[in-house]
Amino acid sequence: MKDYEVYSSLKVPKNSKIIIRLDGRSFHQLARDLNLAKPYDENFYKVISEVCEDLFKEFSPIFVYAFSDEISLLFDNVPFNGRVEKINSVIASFAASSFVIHYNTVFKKPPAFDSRIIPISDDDILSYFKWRQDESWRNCVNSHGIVFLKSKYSDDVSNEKIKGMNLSDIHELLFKKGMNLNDVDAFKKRGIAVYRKNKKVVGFNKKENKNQVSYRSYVYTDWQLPNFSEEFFRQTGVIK
Ligand SMILES: Nc1nc2c(ncn2[C@@H]2O[C@H](COP(=O)(O)OP(=O)(O)O)[C@@H](O)[C@H]2O)c(=O)[nH]1
Ligand SMILES: [Mg+2]
Repeated sequence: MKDYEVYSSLKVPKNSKIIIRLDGRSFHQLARDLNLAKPYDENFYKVISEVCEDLFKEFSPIFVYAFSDEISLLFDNVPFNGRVEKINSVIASFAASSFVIHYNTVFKKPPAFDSRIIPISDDDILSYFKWRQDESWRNCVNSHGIVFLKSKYSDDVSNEKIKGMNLSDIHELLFKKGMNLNDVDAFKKRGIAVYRKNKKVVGFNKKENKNQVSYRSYVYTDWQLPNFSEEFFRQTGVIK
């Protein structure tokens, strides 16, 4: 019967780094069911950050990036011996369970995430995360834009109006109404990330009778991300 498990030997390419991207399933509906604040619900983001931390601690990726309902995890050591079915199913279900535990509410439907694997070369890591961060910014502008339009017009008219506007049109419209999108919280514009940071530890070396400095790494959740750059990824040790 084992022969029927035809996908079980599917593996990611050897020696490749991978990104796993999770996306909340029908979170538009979940946001309605839970009555999430629009455009940004701070508690929802707090829960997503806790899911990222759980994923980081459990599976040891080197970098996790999230905005809205999507989470990207970068691995240099591919988990589960590269087995595609294992990676996708375990990481997506772990994320959903973590989400439920941290949300601590009654859901109308069990939340779920889909998962995909993206083999990536070192040269493309920066472009990948820039691409997702650009999407975070688009999401920020659009969601603020639609909330504003819906405060003035019907849902249908607002949806129609926003379709005909590009990002700078929306930015301009909000600016004229007294809202500068550049001033909104960093996590709303640029998302959040989890990675390791080093902290300085000063200990006393009895033998040598002097203070000794060492560095210990800890898991850090960054709510104040800059625009991604090569410098940022070098500083965080993601790119060598
Ligand atoms: N109200 C609210 N909704 C959010 C927030 N973050 C994510 N969402 C919802 O999650 C959806 C995520 O987009 P997408 O994955 O394309 O939609 P899905 O297919 O329904 O999961 C958005 O369209 C929003 O409806 C938030 O902070 N507040
Ligand atoms: Mg989704």
